[in-house]
Amino acid sequence: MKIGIVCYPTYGGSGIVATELGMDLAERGHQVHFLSTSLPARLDITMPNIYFHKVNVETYPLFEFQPYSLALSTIIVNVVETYGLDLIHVHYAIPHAYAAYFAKQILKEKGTELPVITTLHGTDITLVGSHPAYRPAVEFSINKSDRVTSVSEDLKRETKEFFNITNDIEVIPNFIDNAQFPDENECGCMDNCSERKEKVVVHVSNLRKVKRVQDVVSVFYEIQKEIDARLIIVGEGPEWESVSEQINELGINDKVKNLGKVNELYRVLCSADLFLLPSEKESFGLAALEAMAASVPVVSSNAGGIPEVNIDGQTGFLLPVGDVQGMAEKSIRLLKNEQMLKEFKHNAKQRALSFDKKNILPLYEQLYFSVLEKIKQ
Ligand code: GMT
Repeated sequence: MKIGIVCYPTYGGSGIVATELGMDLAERGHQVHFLSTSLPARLDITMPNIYFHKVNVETYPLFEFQPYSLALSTIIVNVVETYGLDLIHVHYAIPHAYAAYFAKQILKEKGTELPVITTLHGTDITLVGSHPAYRPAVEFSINKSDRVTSVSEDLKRETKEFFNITNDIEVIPNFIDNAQFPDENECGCMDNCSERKEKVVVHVSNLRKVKRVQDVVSVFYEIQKEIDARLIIVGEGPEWESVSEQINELGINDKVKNLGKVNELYRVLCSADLFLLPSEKESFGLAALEAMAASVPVVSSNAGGIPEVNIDGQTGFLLPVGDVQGMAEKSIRLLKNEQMLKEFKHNAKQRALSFDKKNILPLYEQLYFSVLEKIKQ
């Protein structure tokens, strides 16, 4: 197949899922065309069967804002016509599903049928999409997509609750390439874990408000009162300034390190004992799954789709959003009990194996084939 993938290029779950999916499809022999405003963060452009097309958004003094959707529709049309794409798969509804719908209409006028598959990732529904400024357009483009997928049951439920959805929504969860992570018994970490006494707590996100990074620091503050521990924060984002102020005020600078954006994330995760994810909203929690693939238990909020990934009392603990005290207590309990920690690490890895890309990616491939089959009828 010749597949077009539209995604945001930045570090973020939807872009990561789109990129890993595209690279795997290319390995399976499909021709994959990425359409994005810059090269997606994890994309290996040197791979065979991979193409990249930059969405150029022209500026003009009259425009206060750049017409991204228009530019995206245009490049979809051009790439479909030039390379004969069989379908386009857009990640994140806003405005990708909308732009793809208009590309589809333009192509229809020219006698070309373009199936559009939309994958909903979370904030395109729960935060941005349901805003009155976008709602009708998001609802329209979801309903007009040929197929719609959601990354969790919870996101599917929320989408149906927020919008008047007439289309089916198929749940295809996030996935992980377990082969990228060392076996649970062989630590490939950045320092010598077996010889260190302190526990390592990690948080990975784009440090946006929805991630409640202040809760991460507050939970860690309680942990380090009882246990020799350090906190590693991976990521960049708007909340960092206020979080670093909080770290200063609590006087724990020497125990907290921000690594910024990290390419080989598994090297950081492999040295961790605990992952914190106290998010306000989280449609799935790819960051938690990545931690679990590195055999790291997760203490998280029970928001959105997180309970579909992190199993309370087995792979970690789930607490209500904002329950800093509860998260701290469970973390301390786990980190103090070596036997329990060992069991949870094992369970986390086992759970991650069930989301292995080998199990999940064929679901997308089957979806594409069934869309193309339907068109032929
Ligand atoms: O979590 C983020 O801030 C990034 C965001 C995105 O759209 O790139 O991630 C969303 O999609 C991921 C991949 O499907 C999910 O694993 C994340 O849970 C989801 N984030 C939220 O719902 C906040």
